[in-house]
Amino acid sequence: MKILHTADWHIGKKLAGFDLLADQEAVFARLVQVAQAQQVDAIIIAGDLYDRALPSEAATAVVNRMLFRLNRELGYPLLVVSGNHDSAVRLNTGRDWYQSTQLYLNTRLDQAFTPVTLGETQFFLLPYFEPVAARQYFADESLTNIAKAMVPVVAKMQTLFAPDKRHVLVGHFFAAGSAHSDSETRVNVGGLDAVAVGDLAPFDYVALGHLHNRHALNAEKIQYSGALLKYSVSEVAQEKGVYILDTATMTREFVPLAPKYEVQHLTDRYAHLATPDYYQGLDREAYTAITLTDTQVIPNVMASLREIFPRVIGLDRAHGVRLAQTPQVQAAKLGPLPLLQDFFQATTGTQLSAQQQAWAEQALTASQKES
Ligand SMILES: [Mn+2]
Repeated sequence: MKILHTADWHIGKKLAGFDLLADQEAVFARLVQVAQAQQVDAIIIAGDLYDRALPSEAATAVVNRMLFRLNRELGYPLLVVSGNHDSAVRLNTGRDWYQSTQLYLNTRLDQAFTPVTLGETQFFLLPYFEPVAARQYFADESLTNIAKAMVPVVAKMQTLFAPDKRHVLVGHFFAAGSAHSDSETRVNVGGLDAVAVGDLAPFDYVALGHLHNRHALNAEKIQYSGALLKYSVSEVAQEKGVYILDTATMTREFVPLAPKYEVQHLTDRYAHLATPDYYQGLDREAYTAITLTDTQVIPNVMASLREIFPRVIGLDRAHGVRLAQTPQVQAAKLGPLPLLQDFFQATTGTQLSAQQQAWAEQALTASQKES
């Protein structure tokens, strides 16, 4: 059997104020093409279908259309769990009748102990859950974090293993040894909630959501699919797509999905970026974060850049203000002009030019006359 593994759709997410719904629908259309070309038998969606627990009406309509397309129009069995961004209660609405068309959706811990069998494989659909849910379910107050809770969860699942089947866990959690990117909400700090990879050993395969980088974890049988799109500038270098899992061999293949618009990060001088011969060779349609290496003031810089790059998602300076490096001692005794020279030196790494020095003196003299 071939299973398409995806996760972290985050439908309704905005990127620096840009609505991504059209981008998400476009990449979803490509996901459908891959499912059809690869002739998959079922589709795993490992959590975070929505970006928010209270999604907009538009986002809800998009997710409903996507699930309808996959499950009703194309007939794929769907193996779905809720993620930490989803509202488990809202997503659970309709669960009971979804099953009649093989849309298997779990949003509560107790539901994870009824495996779904497709062909030769048992799927355990474990939604994102809070430790308190495990404490209540197992009546064990010692289960203070997900890492501890996962031990009895896996043990209980093992008692349900059909010996002649393969066993696949679908989950949405942080596995130990994996690395974060900026678009994941860091709810838990300190690593206490990192599930030990060894505790997942009973499974033939673990298909995960939660971390948006498909390379977040390097493990033979445990895989994050990565998010559907690049959801932060920190993910510019990450290729997004889906995995195709072959349950006969438990091997997987990554299939990239091209986005409607790329995400890029440019570091350059303003004058260079604003040179037509240069910028016409760039991907001007991409969501673009810009780091300017200039030190001087550029009037209307954002408006000018937006005329070249309509999707600017961030603008900063390579030589940012580094106040901590400004000598504090005796600063008050120096007087305004030396203080300004020090500040300029500390923030830009260069000295005031003669012209800048003259302007500074004029401005300071003028301001002293006024006060
Ligand atoms: Mn996520």
